[in-house]
Amino acid sequence: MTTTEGADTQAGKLFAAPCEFFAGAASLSALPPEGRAEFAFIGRSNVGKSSLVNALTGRNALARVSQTPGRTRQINFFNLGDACTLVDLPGYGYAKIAKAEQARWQELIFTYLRGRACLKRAILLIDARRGLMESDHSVMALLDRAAVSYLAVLTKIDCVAREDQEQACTSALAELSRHGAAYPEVLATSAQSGAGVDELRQHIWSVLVANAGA
Ligand SMILES: Nc1nc2c(ncn2[C@@H]2O[C@H](COP(=O)(O)OP(=O)(O)OP(=O)(O)O)[C@@H](O)[C@H]2O)c(=O)[nH]1
Ligand SMILES: [Mg+2]
Repeated sequence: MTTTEGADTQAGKLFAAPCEFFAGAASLSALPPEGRAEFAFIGRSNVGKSSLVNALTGRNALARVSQTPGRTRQINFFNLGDACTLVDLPGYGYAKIAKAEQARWQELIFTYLRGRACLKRAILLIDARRGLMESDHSVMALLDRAAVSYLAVLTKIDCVAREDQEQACTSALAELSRHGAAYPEVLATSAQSGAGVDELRQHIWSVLVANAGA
């Protein structure tokens, strides 16, 4: 990472590096050992986590996307250029999954979020059309308690009329301001149009640089 290049160029280079799946954990005992800085994508089922991981890395099918909520059934780890790890988590809050399985996933997600020292930032995805919901508040409370800093990202902004987009950001920001571990910014993104994707790349890159002590 040189200092003569702009942050956008350097972030672009990071995300143009090879990105490969290297571990999938359906239980705590299957989590890979702690290593490179991790960035975890969390949010309700179907909010667009896997799609955003694909958009960031410019791959169509790195992380599995589906019309069916509850598609991602394990914690998936992707090595981005040996520089950091992108973590695609299963979604929470999908009512049609058996209660016992929901509880098991939630326990897995929560334990991962609480106990992972190399988790440098959680990226909390919120459907721009719906805003924050009850289950998001439980996760936010947990992240606050565990002091895991998180960035809120609105997804599917292409589905919101242009004139309503600012309001969607403002409402989310107002709720986030009550949470200690929330980064005081909201990014509006679309995996479909690519809106906000560069900004999110830069955010991740800047956290990485800060953690490298640069
Ligand atoms: N219009 C639009 N649709 C999107 C966008 N991102 C994701 N989708 C759609 O939303 C659905 C769910 O996307 P996923 O990426 O699988 O969502 P997920 O959060 O990973 O879902 P789970 O793994 O089930 O928790 C798919 O049909 C995607 O095509 C977006 O930015 N715009
Ligand atoms: Mg998924």
